[in-house]
Amino acid sequence: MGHGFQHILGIQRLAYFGGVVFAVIIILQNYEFRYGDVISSLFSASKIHIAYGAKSNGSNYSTDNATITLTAPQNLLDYNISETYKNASNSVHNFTKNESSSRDIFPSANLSAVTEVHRKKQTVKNESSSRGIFSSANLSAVTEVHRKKQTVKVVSISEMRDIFAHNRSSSHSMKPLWTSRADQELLNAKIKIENASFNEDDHDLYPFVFRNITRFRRSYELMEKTLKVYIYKEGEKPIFHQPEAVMKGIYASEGWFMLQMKSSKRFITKNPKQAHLFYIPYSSKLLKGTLSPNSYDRESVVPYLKNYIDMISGRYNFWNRTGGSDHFLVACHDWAADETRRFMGTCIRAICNTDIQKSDFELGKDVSLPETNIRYPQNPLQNLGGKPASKRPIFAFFAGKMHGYLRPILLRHWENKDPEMKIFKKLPKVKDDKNYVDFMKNSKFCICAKGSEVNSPRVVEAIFYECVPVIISDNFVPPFFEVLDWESFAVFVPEKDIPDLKNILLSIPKRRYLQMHQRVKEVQQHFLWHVKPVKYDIFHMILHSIWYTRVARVN
Ligand SMILES: *[C@@H]1O[C@H](CO)[C@@H](O)[C@H](O)[C@H]1NC(C)=O
Ligand SMILES: *[C@@H]1O[C@H](CO)[C@@H](O)[C@H](O)[C@H]1NC(C)=O
Ligand SMILES: *[C@@H]1O[C@H](CO)[C@@H](O)[C@H](O)[C@H]1NC(C)=O
Ligand SMILES: *[C@@H]1O[C@H](CO)[C@@H](O)[C@H](O)[C@H]1NC(C)=O
Ligand SMILES: *[C@@H]1O[C@H](CO)[C@@H](O)[C@H](O)[C@H]1NC(C)=O
Ligand SMILES: *[C@@H]1O[C@H](CO)[C@@H](O)[C@H](O)[C@H]1NC(C)=O
Ligand SMILES: *[C@@H]1O[C@H](CO)[C@@H](O)[C@H](O)[C@H]1NC(C)=O
Ligand SMILES: *[C@@H]1O[C@H](CO)[C@@H](O)[C@H](O)[C@H]1NC(C)=O
Ligand SMILES: *[C@@H]1O[C@H](CO)[C@@H](O)[C@H](O)[C@H]1NC(C)=O
Ligand SMILES: *[C@@H]1O[C@H](CO)[C@@H](O)[C@H](O)[C@H]1NC(C)=O
Ligand SMILES: *[C@@H]1O[C@H](CO)[C@@H](O)[C@H](O)[C@H]1NC(C)=O
Ligand SMILES: CC(=O)N[C@H]1CO[C@H](CO)[C@@H](O)[C@@H]1O
Repeated sequence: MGHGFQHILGIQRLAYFGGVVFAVIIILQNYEFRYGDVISSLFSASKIHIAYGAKSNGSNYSTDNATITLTAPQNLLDYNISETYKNASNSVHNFTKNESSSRDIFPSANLSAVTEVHRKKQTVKNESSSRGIFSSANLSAVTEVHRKKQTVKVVSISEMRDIFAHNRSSSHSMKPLWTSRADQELLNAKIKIENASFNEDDHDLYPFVFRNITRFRRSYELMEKTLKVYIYKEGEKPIFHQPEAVMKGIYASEGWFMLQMKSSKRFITKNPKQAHLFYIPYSSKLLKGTLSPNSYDRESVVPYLKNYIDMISGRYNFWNRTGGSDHFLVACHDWAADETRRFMGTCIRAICNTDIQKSDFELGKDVSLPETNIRYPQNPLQNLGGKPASKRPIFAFFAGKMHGYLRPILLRHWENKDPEMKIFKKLPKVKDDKNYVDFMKNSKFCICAKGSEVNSPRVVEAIFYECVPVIISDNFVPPFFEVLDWESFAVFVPEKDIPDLKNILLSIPKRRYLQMHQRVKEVQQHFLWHVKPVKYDIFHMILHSIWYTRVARVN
């Protein structure tokens, strides 16, 4: 199995360099069922070749009067979007004026539109067909999700904060069977964080993107000084200990974290007795891909993880000492929350799909892991940044596959409806996703609508390209929730308000928008992977979330 998997990765590299191996694309699309688009975008060059062949015919992607025209296939790869922008910007709403009166153009709340969304939600039953080739998805499971959705309350960000505070104060880790020096160090850290005082001389962080900069800074300092992590050596490749195989694509957070954790001199200890935290170094993507490549049965991978926990808890006494509560995992695949719920539920789980209303994510104990789409593993910072706030001609942008029930609703209301709302299905493929990236660099607001799961790589992409994220994903707990003040740099729009989306965005005064855009730039450093980690980067932020949680829950 391991060999076969290696083999596929080998082929992926081959194909990336121009070999057109259609079968491999099919395999990989099946393999990565949710984001087949991302995997196949790795193949953009070859894929286009397949799709267009030697046709000399033009193909276009028309939305409204700002039409994106893809010219002959030989020009496809150097397709230049800036011309389109020039034209689009002529018709785009002039965001700098009329912000107060613009509300009048729209009815303040169109109740019947809202009701329509509800009706739609209830009747969406054919979702599996939107998954195209993945027609074997379990329909009854999908329907069940919809039924649940109707009765689930929508939790606002401020309510999330309250729940977080409540959970933090009311629930603690299991009392250790015996105490260790590490426990005492954690307690000391906890007291120091609670008593931290503001230091005006510190200028290395932007205070306004944090909920409480004083707390964060103190906690981070103490992490640097104190934290020691023990990494279990047990576990076989590729599922364990093989981060190199997950450095690309939308689940890459788990691979990058594992690689950087393993090579961290500062935070690792070889002596588990000194450890404050124990890392279970597995990849949820490789677990699924290796054990269950063609199945949708999330349960199928659970025994493998259970065996692992049985093994380490039998071989060492660290797990039993705290019931697993000083152990952690970092896993980004859609299945991660489910597969770890039962036998690893006591661990601190850094996972990408963090739905506060689902039993497989526990706010205050688990941690929201950023979902980062890595296009260039050799240089994850390639293409960083975007236009200044005043030079972003596009008002709002979304493009993506029709995963889940929500995106079809978004498209139905906004695709081809309004020249200022650039709301598309998946954009035609070009090299390096250039048009998608250019849209992000040139838009004021980037819509991050959930797909099949609450998280989307768009959230971090928007920050990467300095576009204000507009998150439409009810009950999604955003990354680094414990420390960041998300509402200072992102807009949260309830799913039911999609019909009113433009109105909501227009109602944001210009001053406020400019401030949010500035904050996006300020928070950006915390979402960047570096080949060599740097202070306050995403690696350290993920580790900090885990540390902060461990400290807070110590008795
Ligand atoms: C160009 O494409 C259109 C639509 O795909 C098709 O109807 C037409 O016949 C094509 N023309 C040529 C010359 O291939
Ligand atoms: C699109 O162009 C047509 C013809 O040029 C024009 O009548 C129409 O108003 C335009 N629509 C929008 C939304 O600008
Ligand atoms: C794209 O077009 C713009 C304006 O037409 C031009 O200034 C720019 O150099 C072009 N970029 C590329 C990569 O061709
Ligand atoms: C942009 O507008 C100009 C004139 O209005 C037109 O000639 C040109 O074809 C347009 N370009 C695109 C890409 O729509
Ligand atoms: C937008 O409005 C501002 C302020 O009224 C004005 O200075 C600017 O020229 C306008 N831009 C366009 C493209 O109309
Ligand atoms: C604001 O918009 C209204 C209607 O959309 C228009 O009549 C008015 O001239 C605009 N005001 C300014 C200052 O541009
Ligand atoms: C409200 O929305 C519905 C459905 O989208 C639409 O048919 C109706 O015209 C809208 N009403 C108003 C007053 O805009
Ligand atoms: C799904 O949609 C297709 C047409 O798009 C329809 O023929 C089929 O009956 C639908 N299936 C279900 C289960 O609703
Ligand atoms: C489909 O999902 C339902 C509900 O989750 C489950 O009871 C059923 O066993 C699943 N069927 C298959 C074939 O996986
Ligand atoms: C921030 O945290 C510090 C240290 O825990 C605390 O003393 C202070 O009251 C907090 N500030 C706010 C505004 O909550
Ligand atoms: C930890 O607990 C499990 C379950 O109670 C037990 O089977 C195992 O032997 C214990 N491990 C050690 C090292 O004692
Ligand atoms: C040249 C060409 O293919 N034009 C097409 C562009 O897209 C619109 C809308 O789908 C079609 O109507 C045109 O025929």
